[in-house]
Amino acid sequence: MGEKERGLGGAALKLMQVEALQDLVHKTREARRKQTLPKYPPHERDTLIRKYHPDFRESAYRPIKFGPNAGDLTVRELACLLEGDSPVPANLDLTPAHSVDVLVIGGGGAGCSAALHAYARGAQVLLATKLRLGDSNTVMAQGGMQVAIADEDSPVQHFLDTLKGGHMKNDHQLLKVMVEEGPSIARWLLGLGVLFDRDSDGNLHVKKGGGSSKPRLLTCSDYTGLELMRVLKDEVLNQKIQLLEFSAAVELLSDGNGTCTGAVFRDLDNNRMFTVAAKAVILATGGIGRLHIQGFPTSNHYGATGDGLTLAYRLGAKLLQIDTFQYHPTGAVYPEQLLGALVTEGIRSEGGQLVNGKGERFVNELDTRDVVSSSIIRECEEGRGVRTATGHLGVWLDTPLLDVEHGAGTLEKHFPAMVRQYKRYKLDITKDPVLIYPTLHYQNGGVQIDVNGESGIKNLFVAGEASGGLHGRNRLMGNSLLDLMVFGKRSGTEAASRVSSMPHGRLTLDHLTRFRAEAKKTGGMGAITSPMLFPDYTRRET
Ligand code: MEZ
Repeated sequence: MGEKERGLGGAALKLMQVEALQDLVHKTREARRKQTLPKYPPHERDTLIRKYHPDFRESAYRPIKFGPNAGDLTVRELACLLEGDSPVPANLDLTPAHSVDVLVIGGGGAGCSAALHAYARGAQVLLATKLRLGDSNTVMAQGGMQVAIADEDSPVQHFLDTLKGGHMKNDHQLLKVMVEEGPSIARWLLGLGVLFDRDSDGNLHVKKGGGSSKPRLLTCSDYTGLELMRVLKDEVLNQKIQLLEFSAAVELLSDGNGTCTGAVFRDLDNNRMFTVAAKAVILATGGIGRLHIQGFPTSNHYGATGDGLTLAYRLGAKLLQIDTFQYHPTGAVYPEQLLGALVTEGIRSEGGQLVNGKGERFVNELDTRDVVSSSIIRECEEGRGVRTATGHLGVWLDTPLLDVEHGAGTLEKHFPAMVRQYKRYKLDITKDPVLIYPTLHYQNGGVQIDVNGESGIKNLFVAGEASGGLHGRNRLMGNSLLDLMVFGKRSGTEAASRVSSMPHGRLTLDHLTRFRAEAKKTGGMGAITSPMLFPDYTRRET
């Protein structure tokens, strides 16, 4: 195919090189179809992960210098963020621009869920978000939400699968609550109008995900998060919940005695700071992918800069398992414009095979994500990867195999968003395999919470990816959507039940004065201001 037809100008040469390499995937398909690969036995899986998983690269880690997690190891990028200084001056006028019962910070799935449940219990709610309502990782979730609703399944089975995937490091209480409340959450979402996929009898259709013993994924094709957010956003707007968009939280406030009483925001339209007084605050600020830990590309939303971790940390909240991150096995490597974008695990769940540069399979595609990612990294480090003309390494995901196995049109029908995503760059994934490599996808840990979502700081709740403990050291596919629904609900409900009989507290920045003093004793604050709010790609490039 000529350069003009491809419409990619100077990129055509690179594309043709990749195409030549794709041939091996087509040629080996027939032989691979019959092959079954076992999952790794426990001791081999641990050896593999320790050798190749990015969580085990010692040089990427250092101890945090001060604060509630002083001495704990985390990745350098996060350590710098936590040690960064607040943009808020100690003498800021704290007269509130708004006074509410419950302040929700974050406009993704967890934030909307928390706001809706708090509002339904009669609380006066304000939802503030640094971008637009719905701009979040939730909206980008593709592969589904795990809920134990199938006849042959149970919350106990869901509990055990999640525990195994998380290397037995999950908080049992949080996990019990999540798996048990899954079915009622699914009912709530159906009631609001979420269009989950159904089988030909009209029953809810469940798919099997990696690391799961039973089919348990509720899906909306490959745009599950988009569909959930469509409905949640509508509901927040329908209920007329007070909303502040383009308002970025830059500091929390306390009464001076360790209780959270509000937050300071930066209005991104005019750069001015303003204050919100609240009887309870729910942080639902999402993940951390845009820190590009260890230089990894990310599947995350532009706003995923770990803001909630910084805010809660400065107020004295303890963080958990911040030394472990999820690198989703299949991030796009080619074309360059899609670098790091998610290629849903759903494709592997339906039989898509991973193939190295020699045309061989090398891992059971439905093993847990840390195992699959480590195997891909191993293949690439040991010279069996495929290199693009710009130097990115990857292995193949044999997407056309789905149409071969399940009939022409399967990919188009089950993964319309993915087919379209590649079509924009004149690539047809129903005909040719795609190049993939692990992409930074999820922060396994976060702010420590109890079963009601409350952090160690009174009246400061945390829901969704910003919280920690539930997923252990490796989140199971499809559990993030359920997590944010369940703990959004629980934090919203608990916050609302508490505030009716409570006065507003004093608004102070005393914790910041203390934090700055502690930093001084250990060599001072880092050079950066945090939360960073947006990734600074200019700085990275220069
Ligand atoms: O839970 C996830 O991260 C998920 C389902 C992602 C995906 O591959 O689609």
